[in-house]
Amino acid sequence: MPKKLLKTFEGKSFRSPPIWLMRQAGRYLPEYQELRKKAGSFLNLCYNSDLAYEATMQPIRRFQLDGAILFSDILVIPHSLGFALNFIEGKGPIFENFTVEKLTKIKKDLYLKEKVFDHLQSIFKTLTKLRKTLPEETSLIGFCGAPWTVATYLITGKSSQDQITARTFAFQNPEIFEDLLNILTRITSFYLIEQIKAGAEIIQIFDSWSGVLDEEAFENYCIYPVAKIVETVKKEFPNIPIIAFPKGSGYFYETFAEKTNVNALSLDWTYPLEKAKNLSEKTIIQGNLDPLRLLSGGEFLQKSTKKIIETFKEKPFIFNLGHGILPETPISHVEELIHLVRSCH
Ligand code: 1CP
Repeated sequence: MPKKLLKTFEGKSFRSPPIWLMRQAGRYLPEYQELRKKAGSFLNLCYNSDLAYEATMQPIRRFQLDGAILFSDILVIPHSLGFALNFIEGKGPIFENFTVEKLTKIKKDLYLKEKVFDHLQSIFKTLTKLRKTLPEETSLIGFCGAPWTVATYLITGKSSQDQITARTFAFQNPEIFEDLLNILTRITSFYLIEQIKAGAEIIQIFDSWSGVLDEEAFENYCIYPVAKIVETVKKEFPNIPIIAFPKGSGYFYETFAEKTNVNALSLDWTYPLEKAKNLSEKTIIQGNLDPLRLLSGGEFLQKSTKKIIETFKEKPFIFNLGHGILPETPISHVEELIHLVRSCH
């Protein structure tokens, strides 16, 4: 059986497009909840390659998706740099200590790459095991957070909807912020190259908080670092497909695609389908069903799914959600969605 997902990046279109779902592993699956309990903490789950392997495989075994995304988190990168991190039940990630002194120390560390590599060893091991054992038709997706999104968590210390703390910090401390983005860009490029060496066949870059920035900030904090990462990774692996997800960036999506040289754009659900169709002349589109339609099920789910597939029917296209699956989503709705996509002829 061909790897439909990889074939899409060679320009092939399918009447029934390849499908995978952001956050396809996670709390909506009872087997994930059990594994998470066994791991004790979320970070243990990420850093134990046997458990992370299991978490990655769970949705593949259940739904035979076209892509398996490594089970990990975007925040392992700042964690590997030495910023203490905890995941608190019901609250999400908490960083303890972002200080300028710490950043300066990191900047001077000649052996940073080696330390980061040691810290992330188990993640590379997970990828290698996955690549060896995944079904032939399933493509392995590695990922990272984009520097801006990772920086927002580091500076704010926790989740935030508007990123007031991070934006203010960036505008008030431009030099320090540039240093931070540069370090994250450098280490992330290295991290992705190692993921590909370990077995990742496709990369997705998550820029979940790019939608809060003005034009100039978007150019400097989102486009520029992602373009640099793509350039560095492609120097070593020219043919690796890279998908970017600059969530909520409406008007900027087109410029983002042009300037970063990514192979595909993952769109959120607020992007109009007709515009997305135009954009698909220039770049491969992934997306963009509202996760709440999946959660709600029924007629709205069916109609929207069919409309999305109809829009991209002659284009290389990847079916996905506009953001991650929500924990309350019924498994039967996920099954229905996959059946709908797979039964398109
Ligand atoms: O078990 C739990 O309760 C933890 C929930 C959880 C899960 C399942 C977190 C905490 N992360 C993950 C896994 C995860 N995170 C994956 C695994 C692969 C898959 O998709 O199946 C991926 C790709 C991520 C990426 C990630 N982490 C992003 C980018 C995508 C997005 O959702 O916008 C972000 C922003 C994070 C940070 C993060 N990790 C976890 C939480 C609760 C958060 C904060 C989210 C927020 O600020 O609202």
